[in-house]
Amino acid sequence: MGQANIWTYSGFFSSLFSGLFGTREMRILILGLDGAGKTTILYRLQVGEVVTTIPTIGFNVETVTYKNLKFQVWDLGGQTSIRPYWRCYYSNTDAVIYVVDSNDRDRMGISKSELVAMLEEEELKKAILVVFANKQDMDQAMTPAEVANSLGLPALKDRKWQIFKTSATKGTGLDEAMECTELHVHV
Ligand code: G3D
Ligand code: MG
Repeated sequence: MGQANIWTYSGFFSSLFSGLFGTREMRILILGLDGAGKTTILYRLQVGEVVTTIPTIGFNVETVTYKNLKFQVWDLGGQTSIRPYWRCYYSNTDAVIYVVDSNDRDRMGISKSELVAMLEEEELKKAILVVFANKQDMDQAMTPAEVANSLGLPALKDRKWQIFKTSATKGTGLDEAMECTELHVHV
């Protein structure tokens, strides 16, 4: 209950996580291509200090820990050689928030293949998938339905997923996501 008070900014997260996961540690990965808006979202959460670590293998991991919640963020795409190291961060993941720049039509295919590859990870088999069709404030943004189709979400097997339209810079979309999530996400 105390947890809900802390999540003053984003009702989405208080609703999604306080209801579903209780008090055990829960881990949420925020993933997507570079430029999708992940870091902006992480700061929007306003739950604590964002700590950036750069493992020697050379990719940034941003982490926010608050009580029993741990958010970790990194960019997908790019070098395939560092991919195996991502596994260090997958264990016990409860939810994956996959962030997409809804205007970046050129890279939607790459975003899809990165998502598909990631979902094949054994450690992520049970994680729920929450997609943010971000940058909806821009005129040319693809609709959430278009983004969902481009990512191949309807074809996913054995995966609970939801998609929401968001604007990380404007801070919009999170409340709607909250309401819908209560109806549809069951763990
Ligand atoms: P990343 O962490 O996924 O790589 P960032 O992405 O959070 O760094 O965001 C990349 C750029 O997109 C940033 O702009 C950021 O302000 C912008 N951005 C993020 N979310 C939104 C959004 O919802 N709408 C719009 N219009 N822009 C967004 P800069 O200019 O700093 O590179
Ligand atoms: Mg970033």
